[in-house]
Amino acid sequence: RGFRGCTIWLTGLSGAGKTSIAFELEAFLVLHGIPAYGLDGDNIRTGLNKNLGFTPADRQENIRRVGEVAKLFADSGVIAICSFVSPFAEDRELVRKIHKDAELRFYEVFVDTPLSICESRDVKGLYKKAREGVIKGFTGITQDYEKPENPELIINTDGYTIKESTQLVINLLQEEGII
Ligand code: GGZ
Repeated sequence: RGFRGCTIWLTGLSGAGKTSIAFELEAFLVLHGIPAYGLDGDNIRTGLNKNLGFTPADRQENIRRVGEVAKLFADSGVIAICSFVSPFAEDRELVRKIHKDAELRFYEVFVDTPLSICESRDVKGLYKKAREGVIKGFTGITQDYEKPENPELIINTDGYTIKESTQLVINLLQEEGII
C-alpha cells in the first residue's frame, strides 16, 4: 500500500532539541523512500509568516497557519514534521482539531527538556538576552510554556542522543502503521 501522510508536531522550549530530532527523522524517512518534510521557524517565519512576531496573538496565528499547511502536506501523503515552540495548549488543540476534521492523523510529541538544560546550552544566546530583558516575552523566562497534558509521546531528551530520541518517534510511527 501507499504511505500514509500525517503530521508529527514537536512542541517544547527553545533549545529543547525539536529541530535536531526533526532533521534526524526527516533524513531517516527520506532515506527509506518515505516522503517527509520539515516545517519550523526557519522556513516558516522567513516566508509565509514573516509578518508575525512572538506576542501570544502572533504565536497563535503562527501555529494556526502552520497547522493548515501541515494538514495539506499530510493530505497529499507526506509526513509533515513540524517543530514549533507552540507554547499554548489551546493553539495546539486547534491544530489537532484541524487534522481531526480532515480525518488525518496527528501526533503531538512533547520534547520535554528542562528549562535549566535549554538555558545552559543557550545555543543562540537568546536566553541570556531574555534574562537581560533585551528580548521580551521569551518562552520559559517571561512568557508561559503550557506543558501538553495528553501528548501521543513524551521525549525526555536528558541523557539521550538525538538518534535515541528520534528512534522513539520512529517506533510510534511503526506502532501506528504509518510506516
Ligand atoms: C521563544 C523565540 C523568541 C521568543 C525568538 N520566545 O531556539 P530557536 O530560537 O531557534 O527557536 C525559537 C523560535 C521560536 O519560534 P516558533 O515559531 O517556534 O515559536 S511559536 O511556536 O511560539 O510561535 C527561538 C526564536 O524563535 N525566538 N524570539 N520571544 N522563542
